[in-house]
Amino acid sequence: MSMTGRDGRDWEPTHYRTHTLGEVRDQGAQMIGHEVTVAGYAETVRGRGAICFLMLRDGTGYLQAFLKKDNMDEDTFDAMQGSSRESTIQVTGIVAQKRPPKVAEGEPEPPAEYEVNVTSGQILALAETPLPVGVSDDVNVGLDVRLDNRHLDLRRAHVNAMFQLRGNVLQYGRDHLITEGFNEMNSPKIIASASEGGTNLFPMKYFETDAYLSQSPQLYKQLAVLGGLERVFEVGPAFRAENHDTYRHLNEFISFDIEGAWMNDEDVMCVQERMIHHIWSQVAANDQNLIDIINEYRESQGDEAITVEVPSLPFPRIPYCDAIEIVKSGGGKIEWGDDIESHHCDLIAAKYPGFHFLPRWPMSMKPFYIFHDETEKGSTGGQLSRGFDLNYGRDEMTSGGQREHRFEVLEQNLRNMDLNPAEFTFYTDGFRYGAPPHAGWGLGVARLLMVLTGAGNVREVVLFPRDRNRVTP
Ligand code: AMO
Repeated sequence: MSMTGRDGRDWEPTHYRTHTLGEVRDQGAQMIGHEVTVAGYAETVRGRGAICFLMLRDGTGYLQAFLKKDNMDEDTFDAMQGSSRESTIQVTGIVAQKRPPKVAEGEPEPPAEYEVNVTSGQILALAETPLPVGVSDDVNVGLDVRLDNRHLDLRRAHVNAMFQLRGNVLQYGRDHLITEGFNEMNSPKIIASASEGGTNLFPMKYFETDAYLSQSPQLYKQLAVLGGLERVFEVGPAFRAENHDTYRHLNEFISFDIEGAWMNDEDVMCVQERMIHHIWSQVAANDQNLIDIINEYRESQGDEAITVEVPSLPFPRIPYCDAIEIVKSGGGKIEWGDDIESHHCDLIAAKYPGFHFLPRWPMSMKPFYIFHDETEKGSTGGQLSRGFDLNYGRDEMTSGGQREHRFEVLEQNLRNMDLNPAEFTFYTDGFRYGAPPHAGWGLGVARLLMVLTGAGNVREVVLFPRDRNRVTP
């Protein structure tokens, strides 16, 4: 017999439990009189003398265990009654209906609730006291203390819900790309040369030679496509030795990348918006329970509740040249060829608050692998590229573009950007023997999660963030 786990999925019983707590809570009526073994964290321990109420919590919910000294081994009873909050406890007992609370005359009866009348059990691990971060009570500690104690912070319902949601979002993204014919790949994270510019690489010693941590799967996803895999995606870590200390930058982040042959920038923008649409639709259909938990916390803090509004398609496309005009007309200082900084994005977001693409950047602003479009010039005559960004409000979510597939132009791009083609032969060799036009993008997973969960900082949606000041836990 399998048991009902998180999200109603089947879990096999294990050595430590025959049922989840949520299962006894929801299906208690059919279990009355049956013996179950359940396990969880001690959320509260109440009661004196010969009785004790132990509120247990696992990933599926809460259940009260009722302990009576007469019904069990005395030492076990004493140990459990004296146990600290968050200790892990396993109990075996008989499922019973809880005595219903008294209701005033004329009031409807509340739904039946169930508990376990304990006959035996054990403390699996006693929690030390005091807890550095409150779990069930709302202790006001800063983000740094929470991150130092992420193992406990994660036990808080809304934090736990965020990370369950994160896992689901990645799965919805994967599911969508698979339906569009993309294949999951893995690129090396130990690399020999930069793809996103040489200044923000983490160097490492690789036996007798120098190597770096990968900034992006960029060059490898292209090589996979050139090799005939046609449509690939990867979800993996990217490392950037940037000094940024902001709410949206980390030194290690998970990048969700795709690359597809016989596609241009517009084609992969369409893939992106369809994938985001799918993720939002799936969250709206399946994960309202997680959103409710997050909202319960947000409301307790005086923050506005989040709603999952599935964005309509297509997302607006605001070519770089038009974006510059919007910034200028909003009073921003910017010239053609400048980067569109966050304060400029605020002016664009005033008009386009949701998801919007910014296609056709100047070639000078984009990396060497972006397609150099000789046929199109910007308003000042500068060369345009097939590179784009996707923003949500003021924040960049994605960069992408059509790639340069012509060997000679690619080599010239490298030279134009003061890079040495000799250092990139492992990559450019892939273009010598025929290369399909191709395109792709890289999406910052934590940034997308920020949008979905209303988090004000990427660190909220990254389990163990790495930033300028943090390499532990
Ligand atoms: P880019 O460098 O713009 O493009 O990165 C792609 C996306 O990754 C996220 N991101 C970050 N998230 C957190 N902390 C950081 N330090 C950080 N840096 C980037 C952003 C960004 O939009 N190879 C290209 C992608 C491509 O063209 O396919 C690339 O890496 O959300």
